Amino acid sequence: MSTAIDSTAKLTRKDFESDQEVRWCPGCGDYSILAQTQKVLPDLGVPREKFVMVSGIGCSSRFPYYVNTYGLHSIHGRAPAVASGVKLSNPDLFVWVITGDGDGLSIGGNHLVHCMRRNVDLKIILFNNKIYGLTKGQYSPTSELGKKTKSTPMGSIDYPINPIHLALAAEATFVARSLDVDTKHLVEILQRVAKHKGAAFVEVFQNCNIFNDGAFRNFTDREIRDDRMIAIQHGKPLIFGKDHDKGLVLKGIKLEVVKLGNGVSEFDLLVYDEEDPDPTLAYLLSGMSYPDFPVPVGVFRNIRKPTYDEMMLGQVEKSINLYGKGDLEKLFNAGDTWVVE
Ligand SMILES: Cc1ncc(C[n+]2csc(CCOP(=O)(O)OP(=O)(O)O)c2C)c(N)n1
Ligand code: SF4
Repeated sequence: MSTAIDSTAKLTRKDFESDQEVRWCPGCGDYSILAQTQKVLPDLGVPREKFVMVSGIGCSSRFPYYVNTYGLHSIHGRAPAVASGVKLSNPDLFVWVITGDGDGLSIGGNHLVHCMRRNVDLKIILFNNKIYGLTKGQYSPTSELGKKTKSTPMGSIDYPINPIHLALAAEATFVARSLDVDTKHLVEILQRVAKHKGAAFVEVFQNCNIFNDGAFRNFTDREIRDDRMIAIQHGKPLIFGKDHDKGLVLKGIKLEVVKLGNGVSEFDLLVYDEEDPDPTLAYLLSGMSYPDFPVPVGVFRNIRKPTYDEMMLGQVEKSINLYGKGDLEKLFNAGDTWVVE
């Protein structure tokens, strides 16, 4: 069955708002991610009943209650597994995985890795607030070394994981990053996530104003953002800065920030190719962090390869052509043992 987006339905943002009382703290970054998703969904031309939002456990995982589509608030860390099952048994559905840094990278890390490497056609939104919000402020796998929390009173001694590194290593076919406070950017990225065929992973920097307020502020605040972040754009030079006066070049196998002028021009900068099958540059870029480098947002990788669901359906079809439509009841009652051919 095809999952091509049809353009017949005419829906509005209101159609995707549920009647549930939103139970996030006032000021939480989750509101922005919800609002931008509700903005993107109606324009996809997909009937509402074709969407399924699957989450694990955490504040972020309350998301499916608030989107007026089908949804499953599943078990801790298992959203990728549940969502894979939903997608494989109903390939015409558009299945989204909603997870947090704790849910997706700690207890659910294994599940997340495998749905990405299998290229299951899922849209995976990882809300990264670098903390466990729902359980009131314990450190998470993305918390920085030395982070003092209720569960790490002397400072965390865990090295943090970089979610983009993980997604690239797991060979997700679409890998991106955005942020709650840049709504325009977030909308653009969510639109692209929604339209990607295959495992599409996006990390969204999300402020938990109660337990980890300002975790990203030193580079996301509006006044400094242009100088401390870089927006990766396909086919464009890697340029940044309020005055578009800085850029990235490769020196050997390392990235370097250069200032434009004095003989250095835009033409000397690296031009980004998100469709490069070799993820080396994507990996290098995603390793950049402030203050040594600008923090990258945008699409790191966007490639197309057969999805798990396409390949599975292909095998089912092949098997039917070879052996005819199966009869499970008959098979079960055929005897104590049976041969799989
Ligand atoms: C099996 C299991 N282990 C632990 C918990 C406790 N628990 C609930 S949510 C959560 C972490 C949530 O953090 P995150 O995914 O970052 O989501 P946030 O609340 O920050 O959005 C934990 C550890 C649980 N509910 N079930
Ligand atoms: S605890 Fe943090 S993540 Fe959870 S709703 Fe409140 S602000 Fe948001």
